[in-house]
Amino acid sequence: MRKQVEISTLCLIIKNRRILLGKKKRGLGKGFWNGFGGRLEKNETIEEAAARETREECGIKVLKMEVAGRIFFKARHFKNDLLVYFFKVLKFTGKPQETSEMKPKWFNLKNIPFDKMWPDDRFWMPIFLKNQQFKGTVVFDKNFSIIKNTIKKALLKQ
Ligand code: 8DG
Repeated sequence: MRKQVEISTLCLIIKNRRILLGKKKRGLGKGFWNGFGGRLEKNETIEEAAARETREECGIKVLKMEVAGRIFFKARHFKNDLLVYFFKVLKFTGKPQETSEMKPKWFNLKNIPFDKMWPDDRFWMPIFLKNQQFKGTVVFDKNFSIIKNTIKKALLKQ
């Protein structure tokens, strides 16, 4: 049967040359440091889902954001393909708080823990940190090693 495409989101928060990442405590990507996000609930826009997940996962309220990238994730062992929209958070309020899902921590931009993050992050993060947008497709094998990667700079609509 043909796989469906599920949409997911990821918010990236930068302040004072530091990036806020959360250590995922459960589910997909457990143990990895990542931005904040997840799948859409019924009747939600992509932006609404990104903001809600960020608030639920680390207590930060997103006030303004813009699209930073879009990556298609595929793997033979995935039930569905996953299209993740990445957002740069431009304005927010609140202090990061640990939740049942994530343990947040600020990292200096020179010390991003790529060895404890999803393996594709080292490909799009440098583009993101140059304030450029990105897009691409990443295919994982069953151990989450990358077997195909087309991430590159792109111009995306809002
Ligand atoms: P839940 O919050 O309802 O429990 O689950 P969910 O909505 O499906 O969300 P999740 O499992 O917590 O979402 C996984 C997060 O990880 C989501 O923000 C998208 C993100 N993500 C992937 N793959 C990759 C990847 O390869 N790299 C990065 N950086 N993030 C990824 O799903």
